[in-house]
Amino acid sequence: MQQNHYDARDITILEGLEAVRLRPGMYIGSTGPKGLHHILWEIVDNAIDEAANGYADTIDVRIYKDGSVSVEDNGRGVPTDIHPKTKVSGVQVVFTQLHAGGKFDEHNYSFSGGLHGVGASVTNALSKWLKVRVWRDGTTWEMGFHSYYDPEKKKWESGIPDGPLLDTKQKTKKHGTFVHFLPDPEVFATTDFQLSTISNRLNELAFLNKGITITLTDERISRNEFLAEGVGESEENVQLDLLGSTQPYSVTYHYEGGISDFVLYLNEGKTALYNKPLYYKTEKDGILVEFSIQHTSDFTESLFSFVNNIPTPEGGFHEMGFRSGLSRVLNTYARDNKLIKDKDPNFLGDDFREGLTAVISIKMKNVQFEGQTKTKLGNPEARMPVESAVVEGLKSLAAAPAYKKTFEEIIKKAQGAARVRIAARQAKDTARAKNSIDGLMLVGKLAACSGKKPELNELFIVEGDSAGGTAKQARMRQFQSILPLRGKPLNVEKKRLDQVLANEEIRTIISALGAGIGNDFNLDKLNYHKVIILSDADQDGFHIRCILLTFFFRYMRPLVSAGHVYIGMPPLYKVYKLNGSVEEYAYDDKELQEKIDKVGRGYLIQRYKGLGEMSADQLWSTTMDPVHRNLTQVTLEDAVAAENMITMLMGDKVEGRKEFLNRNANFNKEDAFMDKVKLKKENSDGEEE
Ligand code: TSJ
Repeated sequence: MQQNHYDARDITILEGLEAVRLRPGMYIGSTGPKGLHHILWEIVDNAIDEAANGYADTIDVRIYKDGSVSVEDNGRGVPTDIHPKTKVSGVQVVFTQLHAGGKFDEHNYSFSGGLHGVGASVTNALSKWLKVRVWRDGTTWEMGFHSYYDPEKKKWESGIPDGPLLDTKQKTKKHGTFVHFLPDPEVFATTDFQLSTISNRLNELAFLNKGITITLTDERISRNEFLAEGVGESEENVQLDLLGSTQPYSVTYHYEGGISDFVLYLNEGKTALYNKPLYYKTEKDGILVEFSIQHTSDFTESLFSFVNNIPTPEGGFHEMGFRSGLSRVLNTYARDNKLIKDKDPNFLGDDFREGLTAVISIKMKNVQFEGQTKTKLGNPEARMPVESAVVEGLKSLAAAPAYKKTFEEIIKKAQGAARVRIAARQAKDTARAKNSIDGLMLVGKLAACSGKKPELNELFIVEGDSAGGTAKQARMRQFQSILPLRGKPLNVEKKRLDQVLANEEIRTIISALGAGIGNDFNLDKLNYHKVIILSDADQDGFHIRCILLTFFFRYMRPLVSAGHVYIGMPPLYKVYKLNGSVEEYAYDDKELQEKIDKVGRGYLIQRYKGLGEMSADQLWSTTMDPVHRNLTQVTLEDAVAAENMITMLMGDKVEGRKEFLNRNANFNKEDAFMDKVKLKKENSDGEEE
């Protein structure tokens, strides 16, 4: 199978691919799930580039049962002619030549390639096999590559051509490129492609590149399974469930409206203040700038920015330009139209951004990414072009009679925000003295740890006074602080900042964390590097968890992005014997079955209904002890998915939420497993039959 190796291979080229094998992390960041998906994005990016340049309009991505994946476009086809210098085909160069300057290092990290990808050769080097088919010049070309261990040389041979590019002489009118590969399990910790990860990203790419059609097919799932999930007919423009809990067989993404459709999608479930998002696209100083905005009745800003199709959740100079442009042009508009009195001050930028949903997409050369997760645009030269584009764009839109109402709504919204801002400032000034009282109240509630090192300290936010009391007894006071929550904290999703700050539970959390809130939030001042939400495993507990996560997402986003937020997992069951010889805990139903199988006959099961039922010893050993506990870190890989999830779960539109909760939150008293093992439901203890 791998005998027929191509003779004309270039030694230096192969050394390049060997380097990729030797240190995959240098080229794709990691060999975990992120790295696995990265080698797919390298290929997808090539097809997207072809489409962005106007040579292709259709891209098909397919996941196969054997775990391989393919990407096909209808572009010009990778050049097949022999390069006079290297004496190999363009196709071979693309898959064996390491893309210069595209290496991953700490200073130039990009998740998805676009202009700075590491190239298709990296995908080849890290695949067990790769096949390419090119339709071009009326014929069909093919070439294959393999990676294998050479026992004689005692080393890996990576991305070796099976032979030169072959003209199969199959005549065709078709043009395009098809690449099919199997990630090498010797390289990756997992080779399981995640449908939701891929579909979310392809959906995003379809928004960002208007007019192109991207189809995703997952052959690992049958069409029947797909239809049984009740997602809808396949082939329709089906929106995926955001948790990926329903998996369609095939889905097509195509948006004539581009990022305007993206804004409409983000605002599904919110109440828009005008129907049509504002949209503008222009080129300034060699930078392509495109933005779309729509205001909603909400009070927080949802800004999503992209550089060369890569998300930049940490912001940067393009976002700064957007904000100053928005503030400048809207203040000018308001003054020109006498919506601000001559003697009155300008609106603040914040006023114009209350309830704003915006997507900014720019394309530029020599991108520098910075920040904690290398997702912040560090090019200062991007600021002014974006600012002028926003000023120019909104100015010209405001001049069109069709948008008169829209701009009136925008200014009305800003007036409301400014009024509340001014009132809140006055209230705050008069209430200064009261703040010291708040401090005292906090001291009473918070059981603070004695240690002074934030990086070691943990804050447990605990549902209920009774569980809070138990946690206080159980904790290691050197590094663990306990903050019991009395009732449910405020659901901040539909609240203004002043209402949020008026809530006592929320204020207590803000002051315990010590890092401020909103625009003033400063991660450097954080008192605890682990913030652990500890709520019951029932519907109320789930709700409290959602409320807290929504608060952190909306008002302390960097806390979540930097990975400081965790969910504490109390066990659901204790399996034990009366003679004390067995005491095992299970955190889910699967584990319960495992524990039952393990302990043999004659056991009892206790089902914990809440944290309050546990003794301090039990709470410590199962949930708080760093050695044995089961923490889940809350991450923010996909801010768009999180945005939609929170809008749906916490917003005021009921439809969608009910259906989602029915499908996903199986926190009801009698879950399937309890029925299966036939325990007496009234009694939390049950004996085996
Ligand atoms: F990189 C890759 F091989 F993995 C790959 C490339 C994978 C996929 C799915 C598509 C592509 C690809 C490359 N699609 N379209 C192109 N186009 C070219 O490489 C191309 C074609 C013609 C010309 C020309 O100047 O005539 C130039 C280029 C770069």
